[in-house]
Amino acid sequence: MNLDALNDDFGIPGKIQFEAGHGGLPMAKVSNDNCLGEMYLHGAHVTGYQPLGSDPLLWMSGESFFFPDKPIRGGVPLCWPWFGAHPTDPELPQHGLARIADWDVASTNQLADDTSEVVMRLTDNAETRAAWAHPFELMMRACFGEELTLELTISNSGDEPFDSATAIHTYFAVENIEAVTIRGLAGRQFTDQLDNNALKLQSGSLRFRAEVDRVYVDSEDDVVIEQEGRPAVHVSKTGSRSTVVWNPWIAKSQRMPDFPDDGYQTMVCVETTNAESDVRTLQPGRTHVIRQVVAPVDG
Ligand code: TA6
Repeated sequence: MNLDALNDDFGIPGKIQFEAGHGGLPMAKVSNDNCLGEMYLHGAHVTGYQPLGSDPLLWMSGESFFFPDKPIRGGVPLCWPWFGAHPTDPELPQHGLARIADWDVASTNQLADDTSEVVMRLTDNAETRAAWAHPFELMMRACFGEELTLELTISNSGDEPFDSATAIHTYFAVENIEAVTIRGLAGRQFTDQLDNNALKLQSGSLRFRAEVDRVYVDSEDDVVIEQEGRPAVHVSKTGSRSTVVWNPWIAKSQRMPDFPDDGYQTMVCVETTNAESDVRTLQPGRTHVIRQVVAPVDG
């Protein structure tokens, strides 16, 4: 669909405008009384959210690819229907097919209090079926307002059940990772991806002095990202009992071609997931909704 058609069908003057973004990829640009926002049709990928009077809340890599066959680095990649490497086929893309697929715009709306809602849709096609045989529909709803709502609705439109692993894989912008504290996960168990998935216990809050890659399990907890000298960010969720916290630190940052070598200093991922023991089996005709809400904490 071309930009004129997108704007004719889904543009909302003064609020939601479709433009050619990086790499010429089409994106929705949001500007309303609450915030600025951006969402690419590639991967239904939110790449920007900045409440008025605030710094951008999402981190984006200045070295991100914007190619049809690559995920965008930063913002909110959507990992589905598997998380991490494919369980059996190493040839299949890391973190599934949703974030490298081209989605369609399903609807746009201005909600109460001037929140802008953009909904994008992905249904199975020859390309997805080549990687994953099941019929499905995904609807990604992003609501850009005083807070950012990221909601993925997964529908099994086939006649066989399937397992659905998901990550709303949000990259948060921080000023200095060594001044960040993550609160809300104390007492929870996590599998340490850096130690053969060993099951460990989180005691107290989480700080960063090295690479961290953890899947917190049995956790429906809200999380607060605190930063000395910056407003905190509150992350809440529904439809998820696992949370991933990731910072690549130095060596992994250097290994990623679309990630600045010093990028680890200004980002942290807090991901709302259905991962590991929280993978959901979806019966034919059923739907699962997983949602993350990001809110700046008032001063
Ligand atoms: O966030 C958890 C994680 O699985 C990390 O292990 C790291 O690989 C990250 O996702 C990013 O993955 P990507 O495929 O986007 O480079």
